[in-house]
Amino acid sequence: MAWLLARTCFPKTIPRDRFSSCKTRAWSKGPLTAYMPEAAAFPEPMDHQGLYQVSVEQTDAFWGALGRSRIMWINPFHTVHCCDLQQGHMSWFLGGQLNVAVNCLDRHVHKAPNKVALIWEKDEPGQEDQITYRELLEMTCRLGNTLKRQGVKKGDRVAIYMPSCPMAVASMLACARIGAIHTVVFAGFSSVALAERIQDAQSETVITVNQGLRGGKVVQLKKTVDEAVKLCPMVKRVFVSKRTEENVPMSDLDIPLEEEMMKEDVTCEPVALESEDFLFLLYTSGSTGKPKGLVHSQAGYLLYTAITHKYVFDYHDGDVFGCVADIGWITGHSYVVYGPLCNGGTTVLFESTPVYPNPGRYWETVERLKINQFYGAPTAIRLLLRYGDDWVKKYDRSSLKILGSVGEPIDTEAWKWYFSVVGDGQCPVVDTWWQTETGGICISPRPSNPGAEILPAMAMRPFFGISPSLLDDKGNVLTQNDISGALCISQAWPGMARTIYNDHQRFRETYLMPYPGYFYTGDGAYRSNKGYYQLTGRLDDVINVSGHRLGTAEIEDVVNKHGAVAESAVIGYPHEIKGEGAYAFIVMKKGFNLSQKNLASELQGLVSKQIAKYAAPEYVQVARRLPKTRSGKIMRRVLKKIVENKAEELGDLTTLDDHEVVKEIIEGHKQLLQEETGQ
Ligand code: 7RM
Repeated sequence: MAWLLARTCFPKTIPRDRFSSCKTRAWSKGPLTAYMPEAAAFPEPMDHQGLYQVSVEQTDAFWGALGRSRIMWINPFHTVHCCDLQQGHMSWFLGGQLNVAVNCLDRHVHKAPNKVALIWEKDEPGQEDQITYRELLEMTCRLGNTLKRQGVKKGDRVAIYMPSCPMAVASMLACARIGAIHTVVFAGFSSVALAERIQDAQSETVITVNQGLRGGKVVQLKKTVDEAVKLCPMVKRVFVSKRTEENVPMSDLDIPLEEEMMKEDVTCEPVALESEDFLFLLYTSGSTGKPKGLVHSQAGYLLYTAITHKYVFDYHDGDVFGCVADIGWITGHSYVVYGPLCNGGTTVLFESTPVYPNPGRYWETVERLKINQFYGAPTAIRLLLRYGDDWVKKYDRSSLKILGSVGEPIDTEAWKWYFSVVGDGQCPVVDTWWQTETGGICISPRPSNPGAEILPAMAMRPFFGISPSLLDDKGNVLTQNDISGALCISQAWPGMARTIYNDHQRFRETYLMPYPGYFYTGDGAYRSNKGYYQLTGRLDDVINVSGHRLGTAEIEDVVNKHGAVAESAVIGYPHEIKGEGAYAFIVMKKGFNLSQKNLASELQGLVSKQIAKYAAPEYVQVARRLPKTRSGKIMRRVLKKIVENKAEELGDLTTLDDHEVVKEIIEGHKQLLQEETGQ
């Protein structure tokens, strides 16, 4: 394969002294323990409860000690944190300078150059590729030099549109090394969605692959980039890595990545960055149409992902960590790349799907790679559960120690199957709640605390440094237990997003102003009488399809572009496998004579093209009108009950302007379901 060929052309070994170009202080001053003066400030031994208290009551002592001991600094920080949640100013490790790529690569190469950093579990099963820390550093440096030679500078945004593969990880780390800001766009997004993100980030540079492979099928990623670039005049260069042997048409902007990398040196001076310089942007859906470019900065993010990776998954040196999320999502950033690599771990890069070539794929991979911690999404667990236990039991899973779940609420049935069938009742299941905005896991069991209770389908306890609060809709803090409310976090933590790219006002309005003094998550939660947390779902117009966030407004924006659509409302409905699916109610313009079925397939095509396939509404129902309040607001609550098949619980309809239309919609919904299920 071309990529492998290119790799074997690189010199296999690099003399050790060539890495000494990374003149960080910690190198010259000897072992890292020299940087742990405050670690001794914790009375030993301290249990998790004690540590948790310290973490929320003595923020500076706690994070200061960890910051010193877990991160290699070029210049030490002078202030642990300086945060004002009201104003939206969050700074951690001020005065400190560091390089994230050095933390994820060089310091481990120094200790164990041949330790495996990445195990690339390619789409084709049984052909994994192991990349050592030395090799990954080498790739990263060559790539960093290539970017610099082509004009990429510190602070520039670089869009990465690639599947989970080593070159994608090297691209992220190369940006980090030279101080560029990466924005990874999930390779399932359409050209229009990609273009929108490139434009918002104003990125002049794109890194992609010729083609992707997923579930045995070829995906024309470069072609999608070509279409996107047509809409983005600011793009000056497109680096194309060869994931397959196929030659794709290249234009003036296109640069063959491996060819250029081979001309470059295997060392690349890491740039000293301030703790609060931007590390990356990652776009995520909100309740209004336009995706938000959430910004994460260097030191706080890196430290938070490393610490959560260690304590939530009880990660120990030598473990093989298997997070199957795509690098295009925050889970891939934090728990495929930054957390595990900062800890010097071995991390699996999973390129395929849970059912390719068959529903045993995950567990066959666990057996072959001897994965110790497996981290996946409830949607996949639910899907695999349906295929039965045999696909699991066929494979040896005795390497597994911890099972993790992320992305959406995991229901009790799926949790129990995961625990008892996949884990043979031997592995704690950690249901980890967090968001793109939080950078890393915030609420989760901590099995590194032996003996601590874990209840099915509950995220359980706040992580170190996280103080959750439940608030009612009037903004009162609910102090009692056995209660539900809006989940907020009352103190800043190192991993939190700092802003929305180019729109700090929107950041404040979305997260900080709804409950002044608190970070508002947009999720509802229940606190049990033992004080454990259970997440109950989104409180805003965001739906979660297979663990992927989607604004219903984003889908409506696209649907409304169809010539026949006068008005639309997209609602999430419970979907057995995907968690939620999109259900579109459409009012057609007068004079259009299109059947509901044809309209549905046109709209599905449109949404697939403009956003992504998974965003396409599964159901499209044409209605004469939408239910509205007298002031003209669509009553989404009513539509929601209908799609949940709970039409008998419509609640207070006093503000509804036209009762007849609700009856019609209920009838139309019944008919549509009958047609779809053929009953
Ligand atoms: C990591 C990630 C965030 C949203 C979040 C929730 C939902 C995530 C859980 C969960 C219940 C969980 N980032 N969510 N994890 N709900 N239990 N363990 O998914 O930005 O893409 O999505 O996902 O609604 O707000 S994300």
